[in-house]
Amino acid sequence: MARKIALITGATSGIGEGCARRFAQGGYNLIITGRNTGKLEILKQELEEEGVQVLALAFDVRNREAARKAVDYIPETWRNIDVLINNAGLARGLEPEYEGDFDDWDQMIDTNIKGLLTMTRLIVPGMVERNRGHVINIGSVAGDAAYAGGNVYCATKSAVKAITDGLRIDVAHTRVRVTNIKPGLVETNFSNIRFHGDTQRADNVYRGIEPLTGDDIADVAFYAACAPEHVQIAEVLVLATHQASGTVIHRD
Ligand code: NDP
Ligand code: 8X3
Repeated sequence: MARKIALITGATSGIGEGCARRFAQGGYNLIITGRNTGKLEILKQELEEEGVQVLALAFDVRNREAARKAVDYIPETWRNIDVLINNAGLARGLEPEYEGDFDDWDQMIDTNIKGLLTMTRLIVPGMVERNRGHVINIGSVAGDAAYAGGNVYCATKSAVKAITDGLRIDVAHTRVRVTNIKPGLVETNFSNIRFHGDTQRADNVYRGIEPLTGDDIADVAFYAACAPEHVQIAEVLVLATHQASGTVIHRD
């Protein structure tokens, strides 16, 4: 049987990179995307050496025209995308809402909400037409309840929940499945980006707890994708064992 195709946004790091490896290992060919062309190329080479076919598309999900061009560039043999993993995203800052940075807000809203919507709008029509496919959005526990300083980031992840639920309703007449995965603390580059490269502050986020890894979330995404076709894993909250909720964390 031909290998299925997964398109993963933000495959250059963390959860997206974990998904790339997990889906490759699980028999998928991959369309990997991100802005970092160097990292995309390294991952592509690594996976190709393992016999996986990989198409690397470098673009910024905030740039709708660039996203459209990249999707238009996908060759015919790659167009029947089975799984779209909308993972590209980030948090910026942890300031109180009344002191937040406008540029940080724009970057989170433009990436986490508008970028995810752009990719959905570009890829899902093909799935609806083929009457098969799976959209896996990476939301967050942060979308369930706001936490101190989380304001706009939490709002973007609440939006991911609403957008995911909305899509599930809109494709309910098809065999397209829609999943929202909501991780808790996952040790990736996420906190370095959030704190603008302050590694000490970033490390402190995972102090005294064994956090999740990108691979843990990739396993959950792959599980959802592998469920029998009549089974739709609608939403999954995945927490580290010592994290009870967005704000309750037991640290040693
Ligand atoms: P990383 O910083 O390790 O990875 C983020 C990925 O997103 C990178 O591959 C980056 O690629 C990509 N990305 C960011 N901005 C853009 C953009 N404008 N255009 C294209 N790609 C972009 O963080 P994580 O792996 O942790 O984050 C992945 C997702 O998981 C995010 O949506 C995040 O909100 C979510 N999440 C993370 C949690 C955590 O604790 N780490 C918990 C819950 C959810 P590049 O730089 O090459 O563009
Ligand atoms: C990432 C998890 O709790 O740092 O979405 O916001 S958290």
